Amino acid sequence: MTVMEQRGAYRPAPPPAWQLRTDPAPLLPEAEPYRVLGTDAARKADPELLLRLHGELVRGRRYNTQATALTKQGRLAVYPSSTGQEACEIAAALALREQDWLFPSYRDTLAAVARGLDPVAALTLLRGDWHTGYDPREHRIAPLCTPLATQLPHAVGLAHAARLKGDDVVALAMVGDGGTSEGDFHEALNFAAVWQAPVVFLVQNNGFAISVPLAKQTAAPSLAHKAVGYGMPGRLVDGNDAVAVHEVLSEAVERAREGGGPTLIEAVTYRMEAHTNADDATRYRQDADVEAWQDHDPIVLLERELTERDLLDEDRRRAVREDAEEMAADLRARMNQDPALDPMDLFTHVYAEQTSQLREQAALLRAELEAENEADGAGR
Ligand SMILES: Cc1ncc(C[n+]2csc(CCOP(=O)(O)OP(=O)(O)O)c2C)c(N)n1
Repeated sequence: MTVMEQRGAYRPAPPPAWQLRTDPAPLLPEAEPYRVLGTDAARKADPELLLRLHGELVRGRRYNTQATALTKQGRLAVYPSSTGQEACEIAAALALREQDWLFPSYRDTLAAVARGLDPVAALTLLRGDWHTGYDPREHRIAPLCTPLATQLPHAVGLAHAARLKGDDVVALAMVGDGGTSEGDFHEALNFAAVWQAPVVFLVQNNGFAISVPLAKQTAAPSLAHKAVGYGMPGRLVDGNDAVAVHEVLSEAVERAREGGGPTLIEAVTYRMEAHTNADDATRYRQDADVEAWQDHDPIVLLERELTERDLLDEDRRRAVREDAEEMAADLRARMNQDPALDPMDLFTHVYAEQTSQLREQAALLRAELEAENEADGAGR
């Protein structure tokens, strides 16, 4: 007899009564990324949807090349291009209704623009401004988020709050493959599943987190498999197939809306450009790797289908191209205007009530600016 038993304090533990609370089988993702384009199912796709996606994808690509050019002209501090990822960005955003919310990362400007945001406003943060450039509540688009994965718990909180209030709102939160290694990713997915919050997580697996390839990021069978550990369904979709992305996202959004809870979707895609204009991708990947994805380009895939169904003639192509050029010219013209900046704005929204140190610093800056103005005036 043990000492504990002699003292009468020992109670053998009951036999483990655990059981699987959820059958994991229905939560498992597809073995292969789900595809529509190039299969018989594509014949049934709504022509209007195909044409809308095509127009938006072409605009999106043009937006990417224009924004990258603006970094070279010193008009934009940094731009993370989503060339190659336009289908993920745009088809996902189009699956939302007006009352829903988008929680984008820094790479997801195209999702925000596809949702109706002014193309210039979407670049405000990347221009180096201190504010978001738009009212998140008006557009139902959270600020484009630079700290990895921090937008995910925000999306869950908003979606859960909306549900408690009885509002018909679904939140779509976007994150990269690297972002899935963050604690915020875990916390967000866990809370979302426990609360059955109306939220959809879209991981754009573009192969890299800056220079870190997916194989060094995770040992999971796929990122979509991570869903099972939280008790939500995982879906695996070809992120370059705009029709497949739109279908999978629409299903997940409607499931969340009906009270079915969250979904984790992994869209398999490829980042065709460097991480940003400040990165040199040739240091960690071969040109041949990039070329291999060219044939699986989202616009090429969509155009093949449109051509086969006689939906894309030369006039239509020209009209889509002209529309994209018009958007780029407007973006260029407006981004080339010097914004009127007031350095004193630095202090405006730091605290509701400024600290004594900030008041002191503000006074110093004001004095410096006044001295500069006087010197300018005297020099004229
Ligand atoms: C919390 C945090 N850690 C590190 C960084 C620096 N950082 C910026 S982008 C990036 C890679 C992210 O890769 P991924 O999530 O795959 O998204 P992608 O850039 O490929 O879209 C890192 C590590 C950051 N922004 N935030």
